[in-house]
Amino acid sequence: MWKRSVCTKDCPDTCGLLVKVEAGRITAVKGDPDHPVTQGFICRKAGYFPEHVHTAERILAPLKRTGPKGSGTFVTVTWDEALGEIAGRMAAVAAEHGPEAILPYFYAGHMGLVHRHVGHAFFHRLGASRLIPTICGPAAGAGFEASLGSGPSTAISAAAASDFIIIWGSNTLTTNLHAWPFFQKARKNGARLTVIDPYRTETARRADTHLMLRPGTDAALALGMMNVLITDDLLDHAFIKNRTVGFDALKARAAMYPAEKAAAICGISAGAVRELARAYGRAGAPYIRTGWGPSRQLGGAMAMRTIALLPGLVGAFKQPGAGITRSLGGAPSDLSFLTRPDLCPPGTRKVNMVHLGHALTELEGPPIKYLHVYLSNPAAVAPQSRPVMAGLAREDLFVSVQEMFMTDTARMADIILPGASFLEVKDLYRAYGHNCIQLAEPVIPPVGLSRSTLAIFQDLAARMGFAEEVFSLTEDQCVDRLLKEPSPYMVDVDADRVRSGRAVPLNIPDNPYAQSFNTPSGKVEFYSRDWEAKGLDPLPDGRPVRDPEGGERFPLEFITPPHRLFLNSAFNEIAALREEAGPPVVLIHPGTAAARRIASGDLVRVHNDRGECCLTARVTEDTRPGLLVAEGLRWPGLHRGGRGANQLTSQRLTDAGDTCAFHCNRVEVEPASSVKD
Ligand SMILES: Nc1nc2c(c(=O)[nH]1)N[C@H]1C(S)=C(S)[C@@H](COP(=O)(O)OP(=O)(O)OC[C@H]3O[C@@H](n4cnc5c(=O)[nH]c(N)nc54)[C@H](O)[C@@H]3O)O[C@H]1N2
Ligand SMILES: Nc1nc2c(c(=O)[nH]1)N[C@H]1C(S)=C(S)[C@@H](COP(=O)(O)OP(=O)(O)OC[C@H]3O[C@@H](n4cnc5c(=O)[nH]c(N)nc54)[C@H](O)[C@@H]3O)O[C@H]1N2
Ligand SMILES: [Mo]
Repeated sequence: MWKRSVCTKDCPDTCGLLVKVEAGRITAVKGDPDHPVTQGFICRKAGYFPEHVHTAERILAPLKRTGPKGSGTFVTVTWDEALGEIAGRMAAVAAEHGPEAILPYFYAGHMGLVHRHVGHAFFHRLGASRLIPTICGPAAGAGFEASLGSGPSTAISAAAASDFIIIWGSNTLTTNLHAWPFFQKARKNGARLTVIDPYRTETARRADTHLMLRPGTDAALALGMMNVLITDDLLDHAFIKNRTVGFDALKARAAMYPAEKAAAICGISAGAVRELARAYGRAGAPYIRTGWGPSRQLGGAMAMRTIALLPGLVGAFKQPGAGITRSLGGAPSDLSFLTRPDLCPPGTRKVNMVHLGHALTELEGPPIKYLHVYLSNPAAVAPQSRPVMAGLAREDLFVSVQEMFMTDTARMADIILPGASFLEVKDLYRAYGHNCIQLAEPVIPPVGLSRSTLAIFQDLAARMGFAEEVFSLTEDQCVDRLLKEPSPYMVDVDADRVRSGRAVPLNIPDNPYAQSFNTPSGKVEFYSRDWEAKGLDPLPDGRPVRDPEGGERFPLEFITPPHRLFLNSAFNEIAALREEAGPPVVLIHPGTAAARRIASGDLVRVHNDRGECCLTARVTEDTRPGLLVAEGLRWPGLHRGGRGANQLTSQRLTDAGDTCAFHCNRVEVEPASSVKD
């Protein structure tokens, strides 16, 4: 029997799935042809959901550590024993050190609105330190919103009518596959496609033009383009007059970035800057798809802000097919009935999740004594792994982890709770790559003794004596509440159709910029008073910001963009995908490799003062001289030496949005003759 479901992985596409169930087991997964955006095809990873759910490596019962921390020796215990110990330990830590000595760590292992957020009320009520979940998108959001305002951006499907497309820092064929058919449709009608990315991704390979700029130089490139647009008068003067603020100030700033100067900063030719600007300025319906790549830099918010100003110069919000896309799906749902921020004692300490390493090794007043991890794998995904791992190894830190697999994080736990997979729970899904909402019923019951995130937190709440209504809401009640949400996006959304499991478009226009912008002025803000008030540059700033640590001892740059066969650290549990991907690889330019006597296939040690990681060299012109690229994330334990790419990244925060600058690292590389397993 085929049942309808939704892919809940942290990917913009949130695909419609059809899942085959035979004798209580999932035996096949394919795309749902009725989904209006994802239209019946799925990525290679999703085809492995039967293995993801039923692999012998899945954790099926609660486990308690018996050997030393990290040794991987556990015994099976009952739920009662596991949750009893967790509740007892939390209570003891709260009594001795105060509840702020407890830290939750969560992210996006499951993207459903209910189960993803259901733990918050528990930790608020407990008075635990409050995790600020800014590891991924807020820098991009902050930059983009300063220019164009919050809310949905141009629908990707609308780009099918564009005649000039820029994919700016997104590896679309890897991370947003279902956007590609819309771009291809435009190309069939004559549109040109330019990709702006520091290395030759699969997406870049298939573009008409690829600008291989240095990481962290996007604002300079966008300013260089502005300079050309202004000099050549490729401007929409009426739009600038009526719908933007601060043009004269912008003009003065852009004058500081002639194409030659911008090109020198970006490490590309001045001709390429001019050509791109002219093609963009002359296009009838120019469209930009921004990824998150430009924002994972210390100046990442400024980069996104600057890119987002380009359409305002050429009036690209008027024609069908023109516009710019960052994130879709509208403003977040109002989840406060579920997350209950009101239960959080005023003034409770906040801990940015990017700073986990610091929090576990240096934070005082009180120190963290209890860590509960769910829907995340910080040993693999959090920056600067050395302090993260040193923290997880602390004998005086109690760690409980909800997981499906023995990840590097779970291995460090005192207690592991088996989590139910997304195919075993009911939840409601919104996407960030399209504007649909979709409900999924459980396809099978939880496998083994695994439990849903909601079930686990409700049991814990009962043990802690928490009596508020939220701690007894069922999945059905939560979903019903969300479907009745008085949001403008839900107007005209047929709740019964959603209940039937179909993907239903929210009430969001393809071009949300037709009338106004959600900025303080209601216009495109070339000059941002809001940023000025925050002490930021109110105008675009094209100066590159490099990793300030290590100086010239680490002359190379290092980025860690997504891998086609993994999703962040998820899917490493699938043996066939691990095999298909081969060993973890680093791309090195031939000149950079030759100077270090490195050949393709060599095991190399990439290092900086923060840590080191062993990878297999692939010498290739697919990357720039001086730029190392390690597509990720692989489980650290699968690397020679047991250390992953996040050994090399830093806990420094972006200029706005307090996000991790995952692609802003200085390193050196050498042959790894002496690395021990
Ligand atoms: N297969 C797969 N799909 C995924 C994921 C995955 O891990 N694997 N992750 C999911 C998640 S959580 C997210 S947030 C999205 C992210 O999706 P993307 O936005 O596509 O991913 P990013 O890591 O932000 O990197 C995008 C591209 O930016 C490039 N880049 C790096 N630095 C710079 C720079 O300074 N400037 C420019 N112009 N480009 C730069 C990288 O080389 C990369 O090709 O993808 C989601 N989808
Ligand atoms: N170096 C580097 N680091 C990065 C990035 C990068 O580009 N480079 N990208 C960053 C980004 S964009 C993000 S969003 C974060 C992502 O950070 P996370 O959200 O922590 O990413 P995942 O690796 O997907 O970890 C989720 C964990 O949840 C578990 N899980 C998955 N599905 C389910 C489920 O249905 N139920 C339960 N109970 N558990 C489940 C998985 O087994 C997995 O171990 O990583 C960041 N880290
Ligand atoms: Mo992300």
